[in-house]
Amino acid sequence: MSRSLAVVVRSDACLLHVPGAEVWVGVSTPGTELPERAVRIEAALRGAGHRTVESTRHDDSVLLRVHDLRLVEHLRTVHERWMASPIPELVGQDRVVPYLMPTAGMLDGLPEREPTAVHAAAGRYCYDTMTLVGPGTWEAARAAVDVTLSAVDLVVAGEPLAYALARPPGHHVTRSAYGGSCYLNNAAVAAQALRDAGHERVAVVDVDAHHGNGTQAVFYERADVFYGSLHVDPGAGWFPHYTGFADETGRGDGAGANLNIPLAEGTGDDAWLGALDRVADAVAAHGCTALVVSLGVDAAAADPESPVQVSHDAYESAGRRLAALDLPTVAVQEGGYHLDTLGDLVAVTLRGLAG
Ligand code: SP5
Ligand code: ZN
Repeated sequence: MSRSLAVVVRSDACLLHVPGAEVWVGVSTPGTELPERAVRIEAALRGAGHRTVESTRHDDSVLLRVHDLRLVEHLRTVHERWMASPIPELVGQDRVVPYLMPTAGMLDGLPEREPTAVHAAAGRYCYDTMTLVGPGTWEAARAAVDVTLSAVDLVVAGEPLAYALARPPGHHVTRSAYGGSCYLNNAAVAAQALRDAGHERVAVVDVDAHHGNGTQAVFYERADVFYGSLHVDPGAGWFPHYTGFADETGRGDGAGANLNIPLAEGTGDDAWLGALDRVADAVAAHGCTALVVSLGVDAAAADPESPVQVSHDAYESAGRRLAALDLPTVAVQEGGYHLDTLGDLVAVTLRGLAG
């Protein structure tokens, strides 16, 4: 398969989400998942000569095969409801941020009701305090889904490699709960769309530094979408803390179709690429006919959000090793927070993926 360049799908609307802040251990700090990320990535990819196209509008049908309608409607409306509530005037908070999440332990089997107050509803579909909703968040998150579905369209039409410059990212979003700077699960949407286009088995390979708990959860009981991830060991104290362990291998029909490779803090190129090879081998063994790459570049040595220490060269090697699977591929942007290097990291990975 000849694919010297990727087609890059983009949309200005992906810049409309401005996180404003993230609240971690009760302290509000400036957000890290900034619009500038997308600007830097696009500049690097244009510089590398990739063809860039605008996304096209898609309806909600694939989105609603991945996410609970109630999550989607919540995200669509919650900022407006928040601004119409007393909260902004009362405390000066103009972003949706939860103060109470109804955990399984709190409800102890009682139904999860829809709360009346929007400041309570804020915790109904969100599991952390770092993923604030502002005025442009819904439009950007929904635009990222369109970017992703447009990249799938290109691959289904015969392009060997398309890259979705999706922002905000998505791999932390489960069927009905968002968090981790993510609102809608773009990679899961890509996998579902490839299934719907006729690929009987689809693989998602997640190289973001963090475990893609959302994508894992969406497909955990399904054999038709294999999920493999290499990420910093959640047991060593890293987000998402509760998932991403090696003994999570899938359930029911999905038993054996989930592979997690947790990595020690400080993991360098050799061990990271070795883990990637294991994931790639599993993809081949599952007989997948299409590939989604959850392309976070936050495992890079310079990245402030993870302790994994991967070099630029290793990202290019990772791309090459995945290209060797010789599958139609949709790469979807996930994390990556070091503004001065993330564009080049994505560019070298795509160079590798382009084979
Ligand atoms: C898509 C993605 O890479 N999401 C990762 C979200 C993990 N964020 C964890 C943040 C932990 C605390 N970071 C402190 C930053 C202070 N501003
Ligand atoms: Zn990440």
